[in-house]
Amino acid sequence: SVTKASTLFTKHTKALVWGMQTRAVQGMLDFDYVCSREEPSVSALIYPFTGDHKQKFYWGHKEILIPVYKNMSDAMRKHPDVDVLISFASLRSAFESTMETMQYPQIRTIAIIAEGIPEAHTRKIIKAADEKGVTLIGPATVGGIKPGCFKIGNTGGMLDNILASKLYRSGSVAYVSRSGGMSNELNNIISRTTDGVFEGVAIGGDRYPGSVFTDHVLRYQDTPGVKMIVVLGEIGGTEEYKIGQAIKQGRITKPVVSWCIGTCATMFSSEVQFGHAGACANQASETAVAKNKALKEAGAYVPKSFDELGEIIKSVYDGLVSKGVIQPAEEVPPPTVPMDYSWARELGLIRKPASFMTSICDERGQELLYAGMPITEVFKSEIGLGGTLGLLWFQQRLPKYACQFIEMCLMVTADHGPAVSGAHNTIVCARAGKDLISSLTSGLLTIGDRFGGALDAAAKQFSHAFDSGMLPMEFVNKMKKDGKLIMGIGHRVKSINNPDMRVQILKDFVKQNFPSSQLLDYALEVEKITTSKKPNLILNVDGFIGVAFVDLLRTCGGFTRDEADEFVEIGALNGIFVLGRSMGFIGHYLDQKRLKQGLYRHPWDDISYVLPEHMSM
Ligand code: Q5B
Repeated sequence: SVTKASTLFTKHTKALVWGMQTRAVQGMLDFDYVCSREEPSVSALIYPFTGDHKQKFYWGHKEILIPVYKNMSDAMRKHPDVDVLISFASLRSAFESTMETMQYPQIRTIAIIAEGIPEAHTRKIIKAADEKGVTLIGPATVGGIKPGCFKIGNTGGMLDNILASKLYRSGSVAYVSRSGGMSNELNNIISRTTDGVFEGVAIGGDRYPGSVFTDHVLRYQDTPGVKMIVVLGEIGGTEEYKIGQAIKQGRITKPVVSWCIGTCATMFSSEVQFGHAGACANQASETAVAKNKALKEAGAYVPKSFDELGEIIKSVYDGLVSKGVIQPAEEVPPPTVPMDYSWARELGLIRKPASFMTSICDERGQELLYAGMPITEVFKSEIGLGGTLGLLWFQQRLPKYACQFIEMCLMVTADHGPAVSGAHNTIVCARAGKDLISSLTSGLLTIGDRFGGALDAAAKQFSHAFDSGMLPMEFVNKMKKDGKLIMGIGHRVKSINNPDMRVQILKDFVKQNFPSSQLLDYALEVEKITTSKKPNLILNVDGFIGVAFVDLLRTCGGFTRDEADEFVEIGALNGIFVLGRSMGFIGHYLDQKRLKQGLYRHPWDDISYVLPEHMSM
C-alpha cells in the first residue's frame, strides 16, 4: 500500500463537501474565520440532485458564494488545490460516492459521516484507500478538528463551544477517540487542563473504522507540534494493544494518556453491546478493563476511572511544561464571528421590532388558527362561511343569526346580471382573451360610490345623521342643500313599483332576528321621503346592508361602540359586496369562456361622436 500523509490538515487545507449540508458548511466557515484563516476551507459542494449553482454563506460579516456542482468530476477539475473530501452521503450512497472520490488522486483524506454503511462496503473502501494512500476518517463519525487550521463538518459543536474550548488556536495535545460526542468532552477537558488541542480525530464507532487508533497515534508521534497524546478507547476490538506495543517498542516516545470506556461491562453477567457497532467485547482481551491494564503496563498514563482523566492529563502536561518541552503561547483573542440572527434570537440575546403584525390568523403551529380558533373547531362548531368571515374580519365568534345574515348578504350580492358595470367589465376583459384573475379584478375595480361600493358611505351618512339626532326629513333636506347624494339610496332599475326582492329578503330576516334595528328603521323613514319624490329612490341593496350591518355591530354584543364605529370607519362593509359579487364576476368569466365569445368591440351606432368642427386657419 502507498504511504499516507502524516499531516492531514493545515491552515491552507481546502475541502469539497459531498451533500447539501449548508449548516455544517457554515459551521466550518465560522471556524475558519475565528481561526483567522485567510480563505474558507470549503471550496465547493457536490450535490447530484440539483444543477450547478452557487450557494450563499457568511464569511465573518460578509456574504460569499460557494459553488455547488452536480458532478464530482467538475468539482475536482475546477478545484485542483482541494485534497480533502467530507462526505455527508447517506449510508446508501456513501459506498459509491467514496469509491468515485478515490478515482481522483488529488484527494488525500476522506471523512465519511454516514452511519450504518454495510461492513462489506466499508472493507472495500478501506482496501481501496490503502492502495491509493488515502486516509479515511469514519464512517459513523463527526470527523475531527485541527484547531487554528481545519474542522470537519460539525465537529466541535457550535461556535460558543469552539470558543469555550479554545479550538481557534493550536495547543500541544493531540487525541484520538472513537466517539464524536466524547471528542467534544475531550476538547473541553484538554482545554481546561492544558494549553489546548493540537488535533483531534474521532475514528467512528463501526467495527471496521477507515483508520484506526494507531494510524493517528503514529502520525501524532511524527508531528513535531504534538507534545502529548490522549487516547480514548472503548470496549471491543484489540486496537489499543497495538499502541501498548508501539510504546514498548519505542516507536511511540511521547507521553500517552489513555482510557478505555466500558469498564462497567464487568458488572453485567452477559455480553453487553454498547452504543457503537464495535463496542462489544467478544473475548476477555477486548474488555475495557483488560485493555486499560495492558496500556498501563506498557507505560501509558492510565487513570483509575474516567473521572480522573482530566487530572492525569493535567499532571502529564504540567510535567512537560516544567521540563520545558511545552512553552505555553501567549493568548491572542480570536476575531469576533457575528452570531446568526436565529441563534441569537433563540438565546434571547436580541430583539427586533417585527416588520409585520397580525392578529387574525396563525398558521405556524400544528393547527391553523382563525382569530385563535383552531380550524378543526371552526368546522366542528359549524359556524359556516359567515362565522369564518366573522373571525377573520371582526375577530369575533359572532352569534348564529349574525353568521346567517352575513351569508345572506353574500348570497344576495352574488350577482345582478351582465349589465351592471362590474360584470360588463369582466365580460369585456374575458372576451379580450384575459385570464380569470385579470377579468375578475377588472370587474372589481368598477366597484365604488355609484356601483356596489356605497355600503360604508351609507353606513356613515345614516349613522351620523341618526346619532346627531337629525329627523329623517332634516337629513334629506340637509343632503339636498349640501348638493350631496344620499349613499345607499336610488337604483337604476328597482323602485317602489318594482321592489328589489333581495332587500325584502334581508329586511324580513333582520326584523325577525336582530335584537334591534334602529338605524335600519331610520333609513326606511328616509326612504319613505325620497321615494315620495321619485319612485326609484329606494333604500338599495348597498344602503340596506350598510345600515343593517351598523345595527348588527352595535347590538350583537361582541363589540364596544367604538369598535363597531371603527369597522365602518376603516371600510369593512364594502368588503361584503366585493366578496359576494366576486362569485358573480367569476361566473361571468367562466360563462364567456364556455360560450367561446370572441373579442368585444362596441358598435359605432351606439357611440355618439361629438368632435369639435374642423377649423381652417
Ligand atoms: N337622486 C344608484 O341613479 C344611482 C339620489 C338622488 C338623493 C340619491 C344613484 C346614486 C347613491 C349611490 C348608491 C349603489 C347611480 C346603487 C348598486 C348595486 C346594484 C346595481 C344594479 C347591483 C342611480 C335622478 C334624480 C336626480 C338625482 C336624484 C338620485 N340618487 N338624490 N340621493 N342617492 N345613488 N349606489 O337612476 O332632481 O332629477 O336632478 O348615485 O347608492 O350599485 O343592479 O344596477 O346589485 O349590481 O341614474 O344593485 O341613485 O338617477 O342620477 O339620474 O338621478 O334622483 O339627484 O334628481 P340614476 P340619476 P334631479 S346599488
